[in-house]
Amino acid sequence: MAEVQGGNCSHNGVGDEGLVPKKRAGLWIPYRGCWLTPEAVKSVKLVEEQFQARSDDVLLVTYPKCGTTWLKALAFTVTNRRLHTVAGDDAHRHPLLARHPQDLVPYLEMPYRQLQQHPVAELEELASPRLLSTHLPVTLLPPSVLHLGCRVVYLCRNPKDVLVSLWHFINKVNQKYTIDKAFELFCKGETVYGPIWEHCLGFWNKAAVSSSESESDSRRTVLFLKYDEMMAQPVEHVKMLAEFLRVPFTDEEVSSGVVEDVVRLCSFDKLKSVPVNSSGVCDRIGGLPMENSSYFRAGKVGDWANHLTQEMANKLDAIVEEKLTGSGLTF
Ligand code: PAP
Repeated sequence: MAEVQGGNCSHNGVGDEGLVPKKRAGLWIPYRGCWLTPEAVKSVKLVEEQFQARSDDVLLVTYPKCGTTWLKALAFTVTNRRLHTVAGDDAHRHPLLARHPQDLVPYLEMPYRQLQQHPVAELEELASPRLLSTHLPVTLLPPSVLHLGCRVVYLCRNPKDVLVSLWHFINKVNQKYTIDKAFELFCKGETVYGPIWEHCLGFWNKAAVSSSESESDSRRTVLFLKYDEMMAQPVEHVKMLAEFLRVPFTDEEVSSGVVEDVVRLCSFDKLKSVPVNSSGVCDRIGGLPMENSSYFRAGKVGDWANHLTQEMANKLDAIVEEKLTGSGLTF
């Protein structure tokens, strides 16, 4: 895996729309079943036209606020652990101590490709096998990703925690975005990259097809993960992730505690404490500089209870349950 990928931090904002329009919430537009800002739509179209997948690409796919930063840190650390050891004399040189996890694995659609002179050049320059990330739903993935059967790690999270996390994040740029407004839009599915249930279901169904068509686990093309389960059993999940990424831990690594070292290095508390994550500002989207620390808020399962009323929770649960009926996917 290439050493370090992606991430150009710039402090100068470009344009006036980002993850959420600054003046008021709810200016996303529906684009082929997915709510995006007009600027994001332009970028997605460019990616669709110009990005060429390679058969050994691995995509980390998340709906926003489902644990993208954590998954990027884990996947990068697991795949590069021979080059960058997680324990021992060289551990203090690990890239995670010098760069934000968001910048170690580039997004397909961000920073907005129309803002680059050569829209996908940054991605083309990466050595194979590439580790890439995206928030795009399955329906908007570049066609070559699907044709080549690129492997996908999909991480989802309880929608109530996603709503609260997204609301906090968006509030960093839009002070007037109340929890009531966020809740109303989220329940309608009108949130960035939403509806969340369509996003999750798309990859849940793809995972089901992939496992029914594969004779063995090693041929599966989708690994479907849940944040809450990963938080409860991180060691087991990191082993599973390594298997899927085709860099399984050896018996010796397991017995010497390398898996636990990876879990510790990528833990919320550890990453939050690293200066590159706790200070500074970076524009990873295009026109939306954000504090690096905004990707490390609570890092908890069930924080929704501190922000949503029981009535709100019941309503969102009922909507999600109804949307997922018959799929086998539950939260
Ligand atoms: P993105 O989708 O916007 O790129 P993402 O990392 O999914 O970012 O969102 C941040 C959420 O992941 C935050 O959740 P919270 O608001 O509920 O706290 C953040 O705390 C959480 N997060 C970041 N790093 C970790 C980690 N190492 N372990 C667990 N959760 C994490």
